[in-house]
Amino acid sequence: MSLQLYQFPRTGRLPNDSPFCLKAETYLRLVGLPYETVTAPPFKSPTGKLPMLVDERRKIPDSSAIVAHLEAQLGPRALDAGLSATQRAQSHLIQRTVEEHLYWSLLWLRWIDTAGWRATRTAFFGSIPPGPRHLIGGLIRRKVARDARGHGLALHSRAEILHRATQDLAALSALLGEQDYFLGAEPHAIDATAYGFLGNILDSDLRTALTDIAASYSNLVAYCRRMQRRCFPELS
Ligand SMILES: N[C@@H](CCC(=O)N[C@@H](CS)C(=O)NCC(=O)O)C(=O)O
Repeated sequence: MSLQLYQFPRTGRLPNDSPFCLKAETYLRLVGLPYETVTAPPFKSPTGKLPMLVDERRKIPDSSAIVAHLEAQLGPRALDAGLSATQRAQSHLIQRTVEEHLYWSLLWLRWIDTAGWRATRTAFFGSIPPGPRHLIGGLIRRKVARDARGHGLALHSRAEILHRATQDLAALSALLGEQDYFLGAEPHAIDATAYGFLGNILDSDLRTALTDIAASYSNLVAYCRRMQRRCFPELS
C-alpha cells in the first residue's frame, strides 16, 4: 500500500490548520500506516477540497471517505471494528456536530471576524508579497463568506455564533467526561475527527475567540495533549 496524503501547506506548529486534513493525518497516525504528505492546492482534488488520499493510483477525496477506505482495508484491525451499534451512532453524531456545525463557527472566526482574519491572512498568505496577498486573500475570504452565509451560521451575530460554538464544546466536554478517548480507554476513528477540530481550536498558532473558550474545558485541553502525544509525539 503506497499512501500519499494531499493537504494544504503547513503554516504553524500543528501538522495542518485545516481540521479535515488534520483529521485524515491523525487517523493515519492512529492506525500506524506509513504515508507521505504532499502539499497541494485544493483544485488538485476531484471535489475541489482537501484532504485527498492517493492509494497507489486511486484518488480518494474527503476525509470521511479516506477513513472509510482505510478502515475497509484494515478489516479486523480497523479502529472501529469492535464498536457496538450505539457507539457507532455516538460517533456519527459527534462527527456531524463538529464537521457540520463547529467547523463553520471556526471558519467564521478565522476568516470573517476582523481579529481572526488578521491572523489568518498572515498565516495563510504571509509569504505572498503585500499587493497580491490582499487580492488573493480578499477573493478567498469573499468565497468563504458566501459559503458561510449559504450554510446559515454566518447570518447570525458574532455573539450568537460564539454561543452556538460554546454549546458544541460543552456537549463534547460532557460526552468525553473522565474518559481518555471519546468512546473509552482506547482511540477510535471518531478521535481522529475530534482531534482534527479540537486540535485546530486549541493547539493551532491561529488563535481565535474560540481558543480561550475551549481552554476553559480542562478535559478537552487534556484530551488534545493526550492525542498530540500519541499521534504527533514530535510536536510535544
Ligand atoms: N467533507 C470534506 C470537507 C473538506 C473541506 O471542507 N476542506 C476545506 C479546507 S478545511 C477545503 O479544501 N476548502 C477549499 C475550498 O472550499 O475551496 C472532508 O471531509 O474532507
